[in-house]
Order: sequence, then C-alpha cells, then structure tokens
Amino acid sequence: NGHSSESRGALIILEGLDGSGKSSQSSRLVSYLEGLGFPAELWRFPDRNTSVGQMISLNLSNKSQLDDHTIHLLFSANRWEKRSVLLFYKLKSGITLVVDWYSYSGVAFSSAKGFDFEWCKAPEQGLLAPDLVKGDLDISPEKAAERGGYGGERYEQLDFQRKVSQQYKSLEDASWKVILF
Ligand code: FDM
Ligand code: MG
Repeated sequence: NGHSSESRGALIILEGLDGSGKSSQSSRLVSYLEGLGFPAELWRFPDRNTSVGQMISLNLSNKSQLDDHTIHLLFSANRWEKRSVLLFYKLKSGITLVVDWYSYSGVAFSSAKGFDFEWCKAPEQGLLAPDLVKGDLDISPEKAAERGGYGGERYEQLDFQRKVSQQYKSLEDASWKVILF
C-alpha cells in the first residue's frame, strides 16, 4: 500500500540541461504526488547550504578556482553528506523525494571536461539508487539555452552544454543506471 507511512518513499531523479524544464517539472510532480496522497518533497543538488555546498557555490560563480577533479569530488561529497538524511529521515519515513540533479549530472558535467566515465562514476558508487530517472535528455542545447536564461555561472555556456548533452546520451546508451545502482 503506497499510502502507508510504513512503506518507503520513492526516489525520483530529474536530469537534463539547464533550461530543459527540470525545475518547473519537479515542483509540478511534487504537487501531483501530494494531490494523490503521497507525501513528497523537492530536493536539489548541489545543496549550497552546507560548507561543501558553499565551496561549490563559490566555484560556480567564479569566485574561486578549483581543479576540475576537486570540484567533481566536492559535488559527490555533497551527495554523500546528505545521503543518510535522505534515506533515514525522508525515504524510510515514507516521503517520496523528487530530486533535481543527482549522480547523472555529476558524471555528465565532469566527463564533458574530458575525464573518463569510470573515474567520474567511482565516487558515486554506493549513493542512493533511484527508483526512476526522468528528464528530457533529448532537448537540444540550443533550445535549452533559449529557455535557460543563463545567469553567468561557470557551466552556463552553450558550447559546454552541448558537450554535457552528448555525455548524457552516452550514459543513456551505456544504461549506466543498471551498472551503477
Ligand atoms: N553540476 C551539478 C555539476 O557539474 N555536477 C553535479 O554533480 C551537479 C549536481 O552545477 F551547471 C552543475 C550543473 C549546474 C551547476 O546547478 C549548478 P544549479 O542548479 O544552478 O544550482
Ligand atoms: Mg543553474
């Protein structure tokens, strides 16, 4: 019985480029689930509120320079530090989580810088397994850029988003979900 507070909530991950409509879809999905009687919450990564998240945020706004390997590991650490909260206080108490960006983006964005997939995936091993990964991975980077309203953060550039888009497609082709989780 999905409505029982004894059953675990689902972990739903939304992936896609900036401007792919993730943010509006994720809040609509939360309202929809709540309307059906399932407790649901919206989460997003990076979570900029932690000290790791603040380091990420400074780097994204170009106020700090970090080696690309280092920022990759910080994004992953930011998911690790929230893992038990998400698992024990949310999913296991019956709350369904709709999460805007998770391991997929970690691998897509860093491999777009030229790192190999295996290196990028390694620190994600053991993080929460999604029940569902959704997203419009087919939206063209050009179209996404029109809707994205890029605000000048580090990765908000069309040429880079094109590379990220290709990496998302390779991940899909490699059915990474199955391998990783
Ligand atoms: N991003 C996000 C990464 O490069 N790796 C990750 O693991 C995650 C979760 O950070 F450009 C990128 C994606 C985006 C940026 O996103 C911050 P927000 O949604 O603007 O906070
Ligand atoms: Mg952004």
